[in-house]
Amino acid sequence: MKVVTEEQWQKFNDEGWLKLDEKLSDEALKALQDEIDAIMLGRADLDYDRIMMQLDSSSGRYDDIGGQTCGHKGSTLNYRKIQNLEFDPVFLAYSQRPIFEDFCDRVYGSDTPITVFRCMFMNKPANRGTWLPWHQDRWDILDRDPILTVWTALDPATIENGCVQIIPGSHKYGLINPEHASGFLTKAQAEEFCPEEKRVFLEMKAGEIALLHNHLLHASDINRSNQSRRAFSVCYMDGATTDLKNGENYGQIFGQGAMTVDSLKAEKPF
Ligand SMILES: O=C(O)CCC(=O)C(=O)O
Repeated sequence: MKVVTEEQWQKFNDEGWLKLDEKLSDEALKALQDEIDAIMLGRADLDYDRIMMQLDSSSGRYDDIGGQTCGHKGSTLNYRKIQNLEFDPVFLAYSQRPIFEDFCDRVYGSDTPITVFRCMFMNKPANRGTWLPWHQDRWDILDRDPILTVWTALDPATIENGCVQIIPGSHKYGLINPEHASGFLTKAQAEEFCPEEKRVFLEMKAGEIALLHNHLLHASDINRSNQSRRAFSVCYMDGATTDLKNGENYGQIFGQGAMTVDSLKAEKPF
C-alpha cells in the first residue's frame, strides 16, 4: 500500500518534511519500545560490542554528553543516543519495512541499492535530555550527502518533552556550514537561519512517522516533563556512498543480499 500521495511528495519536496497519515499498530510500537528498553537495561539478545551507546548529560549541555563508544554502559534508561541498531533483529526488521523501501525508490530511484548510515535511537529521558543545536544531517566522512531520514516517535513528542523543531523549506538553502564535520551551524548562522518565527515544532503521537530531508535544518530541546521522548530514526542513503575514512561501503538494507541478524526471534509485527 502506498501511503504517500503525489500531493504529499510535493510537500516533502517543497518543505523538506512530511508527517505520514499511517501510524504504527499498538503491537509494532510496543515491540520497538520493549526492545529499546531491553537494550538500555542490558537484557537484549544482541552483540553489545557492535552497538554505540551514549549516556545523556546530567547538565543538559551538549558539550557535557558522554562519549560515543560501543558497548553497554550500565543498566539505565538515561541513554541519549544508541546507534548501529541495524545489528538488532527488531530494529533491523522495522527498518526493512517495504513501505520504507518504496520511499527510497521514490527519493533515490528504483534502481539504486540502499544502505543505512544511522539506525539510531535518540532519547530525551524524563526531566533530562540535552539541547541538540541547529544542524543539517550531513557528514563529511561520506563521499555524498544522504537525502532521506525516517523518524519514528516511540513516545508522544511534544514541545514540553523536546520534540524536533524544524525550519520548513530550509533543505533548499544548501549546506550552510560545510566546515563542520556533521553539519552544525555556528551561533551566528543559527540566529540568521533559524529565527523563532520560522520554527515549526514537530509534535507527534507515539507511533507516528515523519520523513525528513537530510538538509532540513532541525534541533531539539531538553525534556521538561515526566514523559520520556524516545524516537528511532534511520538515514537511508545511496548504496554507492563510501566512507572516506576507510573506503568502505555500508550494509545494504533492502533486496537480495540485504543485511540479516542471526538472532532473529519470533515473527516481528512489521
Ligand atoms: O530526535 C531528535 O531529537 C533529533 C535527532 C537529530 O537530529 C540527530 O541526531 O541528528
